[in-house]
Amino acid sequence: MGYRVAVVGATGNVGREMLAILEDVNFPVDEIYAVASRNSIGVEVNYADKRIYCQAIDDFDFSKVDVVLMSVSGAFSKEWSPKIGKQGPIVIDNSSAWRMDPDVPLIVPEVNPDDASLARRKNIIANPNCSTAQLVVALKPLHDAAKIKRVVVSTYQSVSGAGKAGVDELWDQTKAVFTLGPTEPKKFPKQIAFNVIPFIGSFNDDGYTDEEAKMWNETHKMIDPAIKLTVTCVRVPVFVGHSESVNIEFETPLDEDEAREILRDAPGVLVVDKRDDKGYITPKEAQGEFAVYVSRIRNDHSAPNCLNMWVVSDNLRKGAALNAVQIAQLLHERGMLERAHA
Ligand code: 2RA
Repeated sequence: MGYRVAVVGATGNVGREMLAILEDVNFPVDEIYAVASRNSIGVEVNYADKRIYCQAIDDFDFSKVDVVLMSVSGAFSKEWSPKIGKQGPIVIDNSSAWRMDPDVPLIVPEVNPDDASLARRKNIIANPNCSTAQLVVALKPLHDAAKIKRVVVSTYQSVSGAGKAGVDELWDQTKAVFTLGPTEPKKFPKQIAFNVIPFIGSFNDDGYTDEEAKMWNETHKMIDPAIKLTVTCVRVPVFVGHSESVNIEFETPLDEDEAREILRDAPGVLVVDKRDDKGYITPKEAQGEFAVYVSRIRNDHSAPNCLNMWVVSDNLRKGAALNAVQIAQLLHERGMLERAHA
């Protein structure tokens, strides 16, 4: 016996990944619905060996489903998630709209699964930002072992984090550089092809960006508000896969060998860390994979109780669609989607 599942935003990159991953992980599905805005009515998407056709959100009866995977803008989610939740299903929302709401759990199943118990407060669960999701999977087991004091992160975020428009812009600009065509930026503030941009999102008053603030706010909510975290988020000309250079200071000693052993046993983490050309992971290798890869674990010689490491994951998967499906699996395992069986 399975569940009745709706994917809202089913025509987008993340929506399509959600449908693919539901099948990949054998999530128990009885009925599946693709939902999108009115202008996507009838657009075809794939689930398993079936084609399904998008229905308009305005006309869709959400009382007939048990769980909704939502990949839409924050503004859209603000309007729709509470309306959908009131009809009964739990909404697992990929936008930034609900992440810091105290009545909405923000969940990475490997990190804070017990927060799922708060899911019925609003019938909404938030998925973290992609760059936070992969970071906390790597930080949590280390924090449990030696209590993290401070983290310094620099991100190298792929253009797919900015959606299809970001992917198209890198593709078009790359071709245009060779054909002497126009390389005017549209989605990003500056040319992204053959360049890097130290800015993602929008500026806050303190000079950080909202993308950077998400990283410490969400880490505090999911792991520990006492962790000090500072970050620079950078967009790089990579299609899929976010990378992070991470420096961690611990309260008590933890050396690189101990960290490697802890991370080898950690859920969701794959350690690839040898000192040769194949001994570390790049975004290209992480694309299409489920794991958070940790490489280049090194003692920091400049300060006591500090380590450096390199963290890479597929931002469309662990950073978005996979985490959302894993939350649905968690709810299933904890009997929180039992309405399907009523
Ligand atoms: C980005 N983190 O990469 C964002 C997407 N949520 O632009």
